Formats: sequence, C-alpha cells, structure tokens
Amino acid sequence: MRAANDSFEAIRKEILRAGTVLLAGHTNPDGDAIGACLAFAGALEKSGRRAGVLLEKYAGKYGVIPNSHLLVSPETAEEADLFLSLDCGDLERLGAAKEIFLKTPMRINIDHHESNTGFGLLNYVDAGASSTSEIVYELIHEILPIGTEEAAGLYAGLIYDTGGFRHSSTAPGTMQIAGKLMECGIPFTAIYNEFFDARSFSEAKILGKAIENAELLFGGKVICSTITNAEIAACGGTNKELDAIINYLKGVRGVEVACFFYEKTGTEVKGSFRGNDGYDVCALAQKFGGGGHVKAAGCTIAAPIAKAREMALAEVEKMV
Ligand SMILES: [Mn+2]
Repeated sequence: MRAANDSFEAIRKEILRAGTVLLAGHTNPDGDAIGACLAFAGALEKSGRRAGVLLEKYAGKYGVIPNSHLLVSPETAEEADLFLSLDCGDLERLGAAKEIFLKTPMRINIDHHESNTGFGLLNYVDAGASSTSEIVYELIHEILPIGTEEAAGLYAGLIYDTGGFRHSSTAPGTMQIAGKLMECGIPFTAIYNEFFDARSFSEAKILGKAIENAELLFGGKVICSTITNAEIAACGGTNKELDAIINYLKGVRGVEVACFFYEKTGTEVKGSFRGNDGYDVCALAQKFGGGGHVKAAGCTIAAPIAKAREMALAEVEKMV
C-alpha cells in the first residue's frame, strides 16, 4: 500500500525554495509525460528558476508541444536541488534519469497511475485524475506563471490521456481546466490534429491495405485482418506505422472482437486484439504468452502469419 499523499502546500514550498530544478517523465514518453514536463519546466523558467527536462527521444507529432529548448541529456544536466518525476509509476520507468533523480537532495513524485510505488521523498498520486498534466495545473497555477506555451503543453497532456476527452477518466473538472488553458490562446486545433488525425502517407496507405485485407467472421461478430512485411514495404512504410489499424477495425458496427496480425520478423507474428464488454481479450492473448487489458491486449506468436492467424482464430471462435 502506498503512503498517503503529501499536501500541495508541502510540495509548493519545495518548488518555491528551489533554484535549479530537473524534471523527467517515463521512458518512451507520451503526450502527457512530455506535456507535463515541458509545461512545468517552462513555468519554472518564467519564474526565474533554472530548469531542465530529461526525456527520451520522442515521436515527431509531439513537436507541437512548446518549450523543447528546455530538454537536456543525462550528460549535460546540471546539478539540481529539486527533481520532479512526472507521470512515472516507478523508479525504473525513469530510465537513464533514475541515477540523477537519486542523487538530487529533494525528490518529488507526481503521477496518476494507480500502481505508483510512492518512490519520492514527497509524493502526490491521484489515480482519479485524467492525466498528470491535470494535477500539475492544479498544483502550479496559483504559484507559477502559466503562459501560452505552458498552457499548450498541459492541454496536450489532457487531450492525449483522455483520447480527446473521450475516455471515462474525463471529468467535469478536466473540461474546466481545459477551458482555463484555452483562455491562454493555445493552438488547440493544431494540437488535436497532430495527436489524433495527422499521419504519414505510407501510414495511410498501410491502413488502406489492412482494411482491404479485413474479413468478417463468425456471423459478423469478429473482424480480422493481416498484413505482411511485403505489403507494408509496398506501401513505402514500416511496421512502426500500424497503431491506428486495430481501433479502426474495431469501429465496424456489430463487431465484438477485432484481431490484427502483422509480421514482426520472418518467424514472429504480432497479434493485437480488442473486445467489447463481456469478451476478455487479455485471456485470449495470455494463451499465446501475451497480455494487456481486458478490452485491449496483444501477443507474439512464433509461426508464419497464416498459421498464427489460424491458431488465434481457433481460440477466438471459442469465445464467441
Ligand atoms: Mn499520463
């Protein structure tokens, strides 16, 4: 059981006392981790403090989040008196920033993952918050300046973790904070488009190929598609551009379970599954050594793609 949260008051006191602050989010950072770190660091900089952000190299779409001039590397990071870990569930998820975190005299952990281990000297974890960016807004908006850049970063975190205000984590308070951030004149349309709509041409072509290959099975309850490395190459892309496919398939009306398979290597196939209420695709993935969530899971199957599809569909048939 994690210890109780420290108060905003205690955490704010440490923030205001610090002269140099380092911040970091989790490895393979997402929109919330990047948005929260760069916004918080920007507000610290605007208040006259020195701030540096440690984040792994991130995808191009996150370039829409301002304040990237504050990014530093573990080699160039200066010694700080305060380290803020944001959106990071445990120490290991800090990656290369972990050693620096442990060397810093004051260490604060701010997060919204239920599994957070409470690894800071001060901790604030709210699993009910939509995003770490939402917590950061609540924490700093009365004590640090939030300009357009910082508002854009926090807004990016909010929309990323709520899937554009869709997921059940979206609360009235989330929308109220989004409204406050919007008042700062942020480019909210550009942020949304970058996160949810924009894609490379090859990614669009691959999506088209995957839809063309899709079949309805078992009375329309199951949709299944596969794509081979040769097909991906013919679209001019790579197998890093397949994220949008499974949800697109799952969107077909009447479908209870969606399955998508692609060739990870010549001998390994990656399977992704999505299920409606009442269909445990995590249990399905576990039959092949994978896992995930009840409604979204995946696995790797060591077989040629046609065989892997056949093996997985035999298990799916038992479910429906
Ligand atoms: Mn998050």
